[in-house]
Amino acid sequence: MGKKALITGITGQDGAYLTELLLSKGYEVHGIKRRSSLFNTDRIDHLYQDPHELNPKLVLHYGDLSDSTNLIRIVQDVQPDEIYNLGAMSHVKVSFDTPEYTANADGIGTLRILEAVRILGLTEKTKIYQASTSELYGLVQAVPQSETTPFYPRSPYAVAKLYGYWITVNYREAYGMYACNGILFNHESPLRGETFVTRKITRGTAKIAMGLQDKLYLGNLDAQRDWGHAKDYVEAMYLILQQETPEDYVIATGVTTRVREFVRMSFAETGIEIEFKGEGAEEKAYVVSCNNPLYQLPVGKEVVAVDPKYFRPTEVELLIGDPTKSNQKLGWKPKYDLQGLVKEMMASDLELFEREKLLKDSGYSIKNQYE
Ligand code: NDP
Ligand code: GDR
Repeated sequence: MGKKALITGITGQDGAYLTELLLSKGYEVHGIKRRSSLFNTDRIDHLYQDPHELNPKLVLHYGDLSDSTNLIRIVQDVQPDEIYNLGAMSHVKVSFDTPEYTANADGIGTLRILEAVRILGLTEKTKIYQASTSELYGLVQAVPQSETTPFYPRSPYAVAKLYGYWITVNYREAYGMYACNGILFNHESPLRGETFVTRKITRGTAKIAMGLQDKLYLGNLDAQRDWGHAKDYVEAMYLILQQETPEDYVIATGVTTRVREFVRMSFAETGIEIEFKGEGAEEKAYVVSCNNPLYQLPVGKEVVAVDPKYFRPTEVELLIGDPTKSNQKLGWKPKYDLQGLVKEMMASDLELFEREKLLKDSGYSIKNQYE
């Protein structure tokens, strides 16, 4: 009999890549999706299996991390060998607008998962992965950040995740549960949510190059992030649950890059060279040259500007992870570097907006998207 996994947040970026990985390893995968007024399974539709088939390998259950009775029922029905708790209100800036909800879903939601396993007497059987984050480090205490670097969270999201981190450690120590934190640094992909900075940049760059958008507005261009590819990072999640003893691991590339540089690299993928001028809220980027006949913009055109509405009340300025432990103990190493990541994201967004351009050129109106 293959193993059974239960994934919360299966409809998100990581949920989609993890489902693909676990199905390829012969797992029966169960996922929790939220009821929504529109379909919200775009990222996993290619993996969908008709529930009327005999023994489907992918099964979705309606649920929510704010509803313990629902979680207990699903865990009871599925009897999973592994739970990957990826569900969360995961946007740092939005957590300042919805702090209580974020605490409930991201903090207490983790407790609800742990309690469901405990109440149902599954502590010996079910291993739990908790999606912890480099946002826990927050205000820089030391770099590079490792498993022993002190935490100093800087947003309601990070504070909620701090609770999730420690309650996972506590249940491991108190009840002997196999429960682990993966402290993952930023990871991106063509499936990344459209309002996180990397995807916002690759989408905006593609649209500007194709003449579908005039300008890209961003916030703090100086922030530094350790960016990896989500496909590599879900491998680490899986490995964390396959060890002899349950432990917490930092998953990172060890390389950090400024937001400004990510913008430059994205434009470079279209053959457009840009330069930044000015400082702070006055900083802008202009076209210097266009070396691709497909994407021609006037030299000197302003393509990026800063909008302070994207600044955060408290910011995390510098993240750079030390992946020594995961390299050595898990044998984990990322296959992608930043250049490969940017290339893949740009290729995907250029293809996406090629269709939109065709529609526009044929006279159809294009709907606005809000970011
Ligand atoms: P996404 O935002 O892409 O996905 C989040 C998922 O959680 C979605 O499936 C979403 O459902 C679901 N969700 C949100 N609220 C609830 C709720 N109340 N109950 C149940 N499900 C809910 O995040 P990622 O895939 O990028 O990240 C996965 C996890 O890893 C998150 O916990 C995130 O905080 C954490 N993390 C992410 C990092 C990154 O760089 N990507 C780095 C470190 C940690 P719906 O589709 O309906 O919105
Ligand atoms: P982050 O990711 O907050 O690190 O959290 P995000 O991509 O939102 O921001 C990264 C950095 O870019 C700066 N920035 C902007 N960010 C957004 N979203 N939009 C902008 O216009 C913009 N301009 C500049 C931000 O200020 C920040 O410094 C992500 C999420 O996936 C979390 O769930 C996860 O825990 C962490 O990564 C690790």
